[in-house]
Amino acid sequence: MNDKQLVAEYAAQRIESGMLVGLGTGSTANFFIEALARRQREENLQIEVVASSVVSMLKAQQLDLTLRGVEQIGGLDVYVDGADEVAPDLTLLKGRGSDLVREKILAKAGKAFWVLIDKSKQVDRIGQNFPIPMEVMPFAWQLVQRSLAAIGGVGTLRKSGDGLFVTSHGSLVLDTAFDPDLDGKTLNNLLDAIPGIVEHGIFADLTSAVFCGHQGSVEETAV
Ligand code: ABF
Repeated sequence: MNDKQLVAEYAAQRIESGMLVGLGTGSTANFFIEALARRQREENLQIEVVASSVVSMLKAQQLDLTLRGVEQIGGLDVYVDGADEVAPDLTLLKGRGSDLVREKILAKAGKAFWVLIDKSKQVDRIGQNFPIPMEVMPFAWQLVQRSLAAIGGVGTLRKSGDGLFVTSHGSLVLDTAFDPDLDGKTLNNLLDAIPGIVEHGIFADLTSAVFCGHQGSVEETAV
């Protein structure tokens, strides 16, 4: 079992009957969905789930988990997802996949937000290994790019094949690099204030706990 699988199993063991559980997206979230489905089958765990992407929804459906739509819920017991980077203050970078809007909405809707990572995701600062993705309104991308430049950001439209990458909400993505001296929370506030950004990949003050798999054991950091 690799470290991603290990943390996914660990988190799935924490889920209790009666919970409404938000499902993240990505390889670690996939292991979590599989572990939950197995508990449902083998232990008769009674849960309902909400998916953060079409991919996770299809996976949950195939495994016979009971799905509810985001539009049908008033909140979640817990949202469980992976991340691309985790800073020491538990600020996250997410969205190198393409579903960060729904992911952030569900992370906020959860009474708890558990983040499942392996050691490779721990960084000293957000943006260390990857540019920060921003979903932008297509008609406003050039104005957003200028606003980003005004705070030192260099944003490039994400490509897909020969064309531009378009998210499931019809937005474009500007992958943006910033000065390393800007810390994640400061950047989060600056980005929140730019009109035309639908949502960005910094998840600040949302994490409840990080479960990190490393060499066969799980380290837990809670807020
Ligand atoms: C999604 O999956 C993204 O927000 C994040 O980019 C990624 C983590 O992927 P993995 O678990 O495959 O490493 O939630």
